[in-house]
Amino acid sequence: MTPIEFSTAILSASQIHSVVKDVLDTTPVIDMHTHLFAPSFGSIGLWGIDDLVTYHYLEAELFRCSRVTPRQYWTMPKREKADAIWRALFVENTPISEATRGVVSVLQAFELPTKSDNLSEARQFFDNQKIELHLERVLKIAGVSDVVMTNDPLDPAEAPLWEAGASGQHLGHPRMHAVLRLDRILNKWQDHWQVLAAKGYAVDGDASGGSAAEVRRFLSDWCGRMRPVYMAVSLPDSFQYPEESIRAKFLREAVLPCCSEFDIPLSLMIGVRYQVNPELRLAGDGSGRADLRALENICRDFPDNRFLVSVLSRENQHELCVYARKFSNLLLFGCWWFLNNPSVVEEITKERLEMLGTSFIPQHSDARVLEQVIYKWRNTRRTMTAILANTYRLLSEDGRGVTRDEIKRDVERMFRTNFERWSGVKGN
Ligand code: HDL
Ligand code: ZN
Repeated sequence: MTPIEFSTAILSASQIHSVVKDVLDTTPVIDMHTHLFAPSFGSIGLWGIDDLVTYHYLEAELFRCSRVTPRQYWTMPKREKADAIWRALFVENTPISEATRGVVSVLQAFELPTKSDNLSEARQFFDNQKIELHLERVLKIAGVSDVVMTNDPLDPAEAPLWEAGASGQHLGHPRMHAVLRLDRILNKWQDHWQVLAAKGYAVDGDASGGSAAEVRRFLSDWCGRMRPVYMAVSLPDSFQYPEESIRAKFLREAVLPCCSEFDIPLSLMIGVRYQVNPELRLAGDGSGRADLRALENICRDFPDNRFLVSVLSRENQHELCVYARKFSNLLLFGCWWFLNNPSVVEEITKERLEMLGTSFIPQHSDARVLEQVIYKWRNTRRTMTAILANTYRLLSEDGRGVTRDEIKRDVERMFRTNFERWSGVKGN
């Protein structure tokens, strides 16, 4: 059978699993939500073994597996932090959690020792890498064609990099796309309105007068600078809409009109319980079930806006699928943060396929450290293979055979074209 004939032939039950695996393994994905930065952003871009081992997921696990207290830990230099985590989670305990096994998977990908007592060989390897080449190598290993960043115009470490760049000069990278992040404006206006005022935007702490119009002008100016593929905000489990609040006012009068003006989606990531334990800093956030009637109201009130939505609570997942069936301007994505574990990913993805077919985006990595895309996408492909193979097996048993071309079309839709169509990005 020629390759053409094979790709259009109806697969036998015994062929399905291997074809699904091969299609997933050979289809590059668009990683549509990460915290990675292009090399031009310099030191705010995290990569290498010490950043991998001091990932906030692992910091939380350290405090459960050692006598190191957060107060002691935060005084340590990065390498000392990494040594403490490596010793506690990888030497004194077996790295069987999702986040620890992920680091092992990255070490294996570069043929580095995975059971060493220390990090010296790994450090030597990463110290010898040049980020521009290392980035291409990591994305190739991970099977990622494009990375979508998270860019905050009010981040004191990041904003000056954009403002220093010549107007129109994009700090990104042909494979890396910008996103305008709104948390500081929508969730912490009291702490940040003076930054806008100092830059000449006529706003005040009560968001009175022309403040909303000025926030829209601020966002429009940053859209011109960043050329974001969408705007994004994480929202608490208590998020309500409509409500009498500055956040609701800015969503209605600034953010959504600006998204329409630039024809980009708004990403709503709902369900965070911020700083449940402040001592853990970035690792201190928790998860809470949200009232998704807020989402229902926004999708209904803004039918011409496109929304990318992810929710953090496992208990909200099924109703999110129901809402996606009600609103075609809602595209749900990913198994976010505490959900990105194979056991939960399997449950969520199965119910999405059953209720939405291929009209959703199964996963993003949320990677904060470059090399994490290697294990996060390896896990996604591993979990998706079994789920998709079963889906096509059921279809075949019920009388409709599938071809390799159809499986390829479905995988490309879920991991590429759904996002391309929604955001206007043309993936590499
Ligand atoms: O708000 C977000 O985008 C979350 O992904 C947070 O950054 C969170 O700390 C995280 O890294 N989750 O994976
Ligand atoms: Zn994130």
